[in-house]
Amino acid sequence: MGYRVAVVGATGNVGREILNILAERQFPLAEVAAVASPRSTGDIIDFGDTGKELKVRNLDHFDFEGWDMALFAAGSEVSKLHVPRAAAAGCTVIDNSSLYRMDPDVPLIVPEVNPEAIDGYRAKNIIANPNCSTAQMVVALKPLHDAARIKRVVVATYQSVSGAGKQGMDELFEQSRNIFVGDANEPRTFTKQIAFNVIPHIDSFLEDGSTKEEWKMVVETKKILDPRIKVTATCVRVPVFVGHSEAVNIEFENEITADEARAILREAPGVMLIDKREDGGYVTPVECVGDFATFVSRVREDSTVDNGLSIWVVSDNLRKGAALNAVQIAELLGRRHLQKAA
Ligand code: 11C
Repeated sequence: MGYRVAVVGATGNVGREILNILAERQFPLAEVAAVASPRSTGDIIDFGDTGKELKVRNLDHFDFEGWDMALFAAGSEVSKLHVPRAAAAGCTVIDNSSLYRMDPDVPLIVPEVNPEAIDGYRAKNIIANPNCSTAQMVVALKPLHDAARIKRVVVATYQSVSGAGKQGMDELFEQSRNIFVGDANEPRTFTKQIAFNVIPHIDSFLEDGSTKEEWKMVVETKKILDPRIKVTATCVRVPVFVGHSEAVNIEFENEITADEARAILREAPGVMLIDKREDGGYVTPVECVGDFATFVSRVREDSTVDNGLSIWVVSDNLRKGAALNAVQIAELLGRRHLQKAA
C-alpha cells in the first residue's frame, strides 16, 4: 500500500528533483505520474535512478480524481489554472509557486519549523511550499529563536541561477562560453550580464524600491516562524549554478553566545554545522549540491548590537529550497493525516 502521487512540472528543474527525491527517500508509492505541459507530452523521463521510466502525461487532460497528492512545480500561472481543480477532485496539493503562500487558509510549511500548521490544509486541500531563500533561512533560525527570541534579521542573499529555472542555467553557461571565445552576449532571463557579475535584483520591483523576492523573505518568515520577527533582505543573483548562500545577521531579545549557538545548531533538525574557523572550514555552494542539509558556518558574535550573531547559511536551492521540502511535506501529510503507507 502506498500513495498515488502526481508530479506536475515534472520536466523542469524542481520537478525532476522531486522525482529524484521521491525515489531516493523511498517514498511509499502505489503509483507516480509525471505530468507537464502539452509540449512535453509523451517524453520519457527517469524516475530517479530506480531504472524505471515515466511517460510524461498532459496536464491539460490529467484527471486528479483518485490521486492522493499532487506536487506542483510549474509556476504560478499553471498553479492558478490547475491547482483548484486538483484540490476539488480530492487530491491534496503541495504547491511550490508563490500563488497561495500568503493565503490565510493555506498552511505554509517547513517541516523542521512549523509541522503542526499543516493541520490547516483541509480548508482548501492545498499546502504551500516556501520560496527557496526563506526555507533555508528559517531552518537555521528556528532553533536559535527557540533559545533566545529573535527580534530582527538582516539578510543578504547570494542566489544561484537555477532559481530562475533551466533557462537561467543555460544563460550562465552560454555567457561564460561567449566571453571566453569573444562572442556577443545578450541578457535574456536576467536583466544584465550574469557571467562574471552579480545582479542585485531578483523578481519584480515593488513600490518601496524592494523586490518581490525580498518581500517574500519578510512575509514568509513571519508566517512560518513568528510574525513578531522583523526582517530586511537584499537578494542578489550570483554566477553559481546551484546552491543559495545567505549572510544572516540576527539580533536577539536574550543573550546568546556564539558557542551556545553552535551547540544548538549542532543538534538542530535539518542543520549541518560546519564551522572550523580555519581556511576552508566553512561550506560553499558547490559543496551543498545534491545534499539534504541546510549548512551553517561562520557563527560569530556581532558586538555592534546587544545580543547579536552573524551566520552563513548555504543549501541546495532545488532540494531544501524546493523539491526536498515539498517531499518532506508529503511525508508529514502522510504521517499526520493520510495514513496509507505500508
Ligand atoms: C530564485 N527564489 O532564486 C527564486 C526562485 O517564489 O518560488 C523561486 C521563486 C519562488 O529566483
